[in-house]
Amino acid sequence: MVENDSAVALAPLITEAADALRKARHVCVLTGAGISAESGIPTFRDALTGLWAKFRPEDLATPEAFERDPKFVWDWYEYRRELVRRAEPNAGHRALAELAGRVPKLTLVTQNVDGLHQRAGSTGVLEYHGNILRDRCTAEQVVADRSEDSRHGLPRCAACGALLRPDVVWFGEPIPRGPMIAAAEAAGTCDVFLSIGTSSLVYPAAGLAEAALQRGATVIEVNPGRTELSDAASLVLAGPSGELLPRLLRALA
Ligand code: BV8
Repeated sequence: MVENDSAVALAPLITEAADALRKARHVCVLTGAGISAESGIPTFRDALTGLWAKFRPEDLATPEAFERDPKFVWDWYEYRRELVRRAEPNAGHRALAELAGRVPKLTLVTQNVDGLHQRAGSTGVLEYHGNILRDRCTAEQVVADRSEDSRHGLPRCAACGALLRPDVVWFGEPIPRGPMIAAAEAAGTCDVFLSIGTSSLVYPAAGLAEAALQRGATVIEVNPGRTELSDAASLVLAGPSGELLPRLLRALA
């Protein structure tokens, strides 16, 4: 909950952000793990509990880690999949879905692999880092179904029997071409760029706000904590997105 004094301090900033949105022809939004925190999905750095506590995400979410011990990596993804399946979109996700109907054009780019934006009603979501609920065949590199007999607990491709992996982008792997080009295009042509719930540490996603700044767009950060982007942002709305995005929408009305 945003403390009262900061809630008061936030009011003029919310008005300023709403003014910028009201004038915008094209709004580009980048979201990170923070927008799903209020849905009970731990942020990326917090997703390392229990068995995986002593690992850095950069060590687990890599082709090398999967090569080394696919069962260990799959167990981590199955644990996270369970969290995603049990989660519901929150007021922050819903506010963004509604915002798309309030501005001439909105491009939503997400680093999240949880699919909650789509479940909240957002369309044309650019899944910059893939989706955790899809399987990809390690041989054909296409989204695939699971074969009945997943020997040794490892899922196999129904078409060719090869090992399946989660359809996400691992560290050291390129961003899927379509979302990468569309996101760069949007960041490079938007009037307002909203950076929501991201630490702005992981590239090339973190470079999108920089591209928008270079283009002279108004960059608005929504995050309860300071990030790599906070100093450069035009406006910082310091608080949880599940509270501040509905407030922003109300201020837009
Ligand atoms: C690549 C999918 C090359 C998997 C993920 C330039 C400089 C430095 C390093 C690099 C560089 N360029 C590339 C690199 C290397 C690397 C990188 O960036 N490393 C980092 C760690 C320094 N990047 C890569 O490897 C990328 N690939 O470069 O390939 C290439 C090119 C061509 C050909 C071959 C190779 C790929 C990166 C993608 C990796 N995959 N996810 C999975 O999910 O399992 S990244 C993953 O981590 C997430 O998707 C997300 O992107 C990132 C986590 O960041 P956030 O989402 O921001 O979450 P975080 O926990 O950090 O922060 C949460 C924030 O929320 C906090 O600020 C908190 O305050 C806030 N918050 C909390 N509660 C709330 C809230 N906000 C609002 N409301 C709340 N209630």
